[in-house]
Amino acid sequence: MSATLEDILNSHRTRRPFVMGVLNVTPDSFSDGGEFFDPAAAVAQARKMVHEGAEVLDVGAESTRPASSRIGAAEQIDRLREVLPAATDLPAIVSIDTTRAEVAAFALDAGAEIINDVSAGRDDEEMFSLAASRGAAMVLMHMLGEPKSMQDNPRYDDVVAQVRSFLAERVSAAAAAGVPGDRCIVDPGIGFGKLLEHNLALLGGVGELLSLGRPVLIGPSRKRFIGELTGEPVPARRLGGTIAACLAALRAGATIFRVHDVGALVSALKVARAIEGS
Ligand code: HH2
Repeated sequence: MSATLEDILNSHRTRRPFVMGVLNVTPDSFSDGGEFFDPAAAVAQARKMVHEGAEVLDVGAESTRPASSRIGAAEQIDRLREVLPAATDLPAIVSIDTTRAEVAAFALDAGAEIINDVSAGRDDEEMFSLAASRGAAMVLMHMLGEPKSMQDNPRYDDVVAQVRSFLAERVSAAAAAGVPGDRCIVDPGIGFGKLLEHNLALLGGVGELLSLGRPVLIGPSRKRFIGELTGEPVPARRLGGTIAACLAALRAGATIFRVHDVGALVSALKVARAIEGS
């Protein structure tokens, strides 16, 4: 039986992990830009990820890689027009990766249930009211600055404490705008205005984020910090590092894993959980 949105929103209590497959309908994403820009290729990839065990599909039409430029809502919607209805027909929960309320509204109309907003409601003041009126769940992510400049010398005194207090403030802001806390998922934003040491501290520090009482989502997939540790310059070859990062975060209490390589992580999680449960 497929998972429900409530199962995902309760996962910090049940500790059941969920794999969220990344579907970038973009020409310029950092690891798979252009691969799934064609709608038919995107739909085939969505099917493949669900077949491999993704219970959530995170569909996005705008890259947020470091130094990327923003694109408008109309262009995002054009990119998503054919893909979203096919994705929402699959036995998975669909999440829309956007910071624009107009794009999120289009996706919710097509059957998406989660808004993955990497700006945590700061980019578009309509986002929280949209989520509130539609009863959508939201991923609230930490980012220092904006994609254009976020990797320009990010500094923290205590990265885990600062990210935790940012996320606490965004959960409160969402609640004040009508999105109940129990519809929110929090994410420390691996790679979004963070150096290697910050990413490592956050992956190990998931337990402190869990004290917010919300499920923690982690998105380390193929990111630069893995290349820094392993010397692997090609993002698509960073699978081993991605799995290690996810398993470390699982141990610390993360339950939602946003990855490009679904099948490999599903297997790794099965083995890790079997060992934990033995
Ligand atoms: N990372 C990316 C995009 N969206 N959303 C959440 N909640 N957490 C993340 O860590 C996260 C995210 C960046 O990865 P990707 O989608 O592969 O690249 P791009 O932004 O270049 O499309």
